[in-house]
Amino acid sequence: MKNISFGNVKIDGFWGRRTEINRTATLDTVYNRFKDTGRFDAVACNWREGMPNKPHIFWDSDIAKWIEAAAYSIRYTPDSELERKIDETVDLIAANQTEDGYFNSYYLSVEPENRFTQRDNHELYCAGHLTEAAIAYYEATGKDKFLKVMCKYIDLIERIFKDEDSAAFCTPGHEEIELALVRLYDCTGEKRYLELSRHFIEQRGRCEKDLNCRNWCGSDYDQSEVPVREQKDAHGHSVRAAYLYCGMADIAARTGDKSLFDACDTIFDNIINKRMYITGGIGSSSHGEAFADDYVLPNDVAYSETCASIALALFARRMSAICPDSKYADAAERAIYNSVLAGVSLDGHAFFYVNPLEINIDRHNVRKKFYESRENLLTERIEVFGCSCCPPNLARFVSSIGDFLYTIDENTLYIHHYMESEAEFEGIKVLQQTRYPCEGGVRITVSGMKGKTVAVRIPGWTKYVSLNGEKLDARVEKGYAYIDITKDEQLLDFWFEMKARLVASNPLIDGNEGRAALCRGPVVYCAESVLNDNIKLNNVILDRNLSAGLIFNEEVGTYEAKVKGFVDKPCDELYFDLDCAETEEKEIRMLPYYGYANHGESDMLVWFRVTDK
Ligand code: FUB
Ligand code: ZN
Repeated sequence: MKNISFGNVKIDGFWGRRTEINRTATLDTVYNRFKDTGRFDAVACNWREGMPNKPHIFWDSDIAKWIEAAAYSIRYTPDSELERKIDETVDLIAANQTEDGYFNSYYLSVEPENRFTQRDNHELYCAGHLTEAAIAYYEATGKDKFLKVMCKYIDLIERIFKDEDSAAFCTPGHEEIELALVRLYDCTGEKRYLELSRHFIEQRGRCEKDLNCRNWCGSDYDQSEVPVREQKDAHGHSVRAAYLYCGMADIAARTGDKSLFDACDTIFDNIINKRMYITGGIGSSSHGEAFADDYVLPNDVAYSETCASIALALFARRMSAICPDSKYADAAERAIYNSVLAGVSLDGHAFFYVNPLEINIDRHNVRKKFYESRENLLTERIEVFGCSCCPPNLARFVSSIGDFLYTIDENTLYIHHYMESEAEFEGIKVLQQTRYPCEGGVRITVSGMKGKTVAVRIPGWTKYVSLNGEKLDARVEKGYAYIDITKDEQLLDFWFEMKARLVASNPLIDGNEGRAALCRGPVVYCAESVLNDNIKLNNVILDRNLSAGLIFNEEVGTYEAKVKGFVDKPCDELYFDLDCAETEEKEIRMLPYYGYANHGESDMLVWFRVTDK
């Protein structure tokens, strides 16, 4: 099955607005902060001891993701200034690439004699991101200078890691290059690149050199303790892990390797059934930015890095393209509308790296004072981080969001996600008219599919679906409704009932007992004290008999909700007899989770106590 690229899909509506904010605000902010902090200048490779802005081992990946984002944007909105910035950077990279093809701004400036000696120093990770950027820029503009630079570098990597096996390690300490190599294969048709990706995936967990080269967290931190097919759950550093799974799925898709697909599927099930927040956040532990054990999903100390949710969505998208089962697109959608979007402010200028499901400023202050680094405990978004992987990742993700909508095989067009959009590919046109995620109605007009089938994903959150005004009566398999197309141009008027609902969590999740989260469609809601008369949110008990007043909120682009709740009455005593506890009724204003922290510092809560009846 083939994935349809965002380049064939013109997005409008909710995502059109987010894409425009991304283009006009996020791209500039990320560029400017990366310029101020020396990230772009580092590629001149002229930093020497004593100078400011010492290059960091993965700065190349930061600028690469920005270039990728800018390239995606240029594809729809030509922008000579963006091209100038990219060309200037590419020229420096090309000028500093060594004779034999190597490029890494940290190593070339700081320790040129040590290249490919430290497995955990991100050289292959940076090479992967630079490769993705080079492909994106080539596909957007036809300019191939960067692509040639990266092919030369990858050829060196192939020689060192595959032909000679002469580096101090065998596989990347931070995965990413695996998926980039598959993209390079797709772009150039060079089978060697696919083979190199497969080589890295097959070597993982098998190579003595890697096992001797243990990092501070042990080899399960970077998914190297056993070969990939023996890994039964998602563990270790969550971004590393999910990028690895993307690479595995890519190889499975290109080679038909069933055992690799099955390994991905087992891990995917472990994530969505046991290790994922309701927001689609993964990697709950700040120690090692890692997956914790099953059901360990604390809310206030959640790590849930933005990049990890992005990586989960990318993994899920790849799985959808191999096997049409709606569990994949459901998970992608959960991440996209919640933990991914929460990573960026509504105005597009500021970012979260960590995405908790509860903020309690008083508790935060205690933790800030005594235990944790400031960046783990932000209550408001900022423009750049010391480790600033998430902002450019968001930028590239939003600007290529159209990648998620469609896959196609000989006879069937699969529609995985709903966004106001027009798409054209392979003689087919698909028009989606929808106010999604505000409303569950999607009018799909398909042309060029007569005699074939359209498979439409039924979102996991809906309880009732109609097609052209009647209750859906079609073959439904693994969450997709299969519709035979009998006309040159056919209208499919889908309606997915989208009601506000209270969602409970598995009782094994510690801390959510007796609590529920308000959701509507794919969107998870939260409340902020700053929008609710500064009440303490853990004093709120939501009425289980939900009736939510929905009001369109222009700023967030969908509805906010007003729901009935009861608030514990304040009292003077520290402790008192339970019989004396009193509550008073209060309307609680809830916003989509992705819209929190846009109105000043505040407590925030997703999981609420609910009344017994
Ligand atoms: O190590 C590179 C990136 O920075 C990772 O993907 C993130 O988790 C952060 O550690
Ligand atoms: Zn990140």
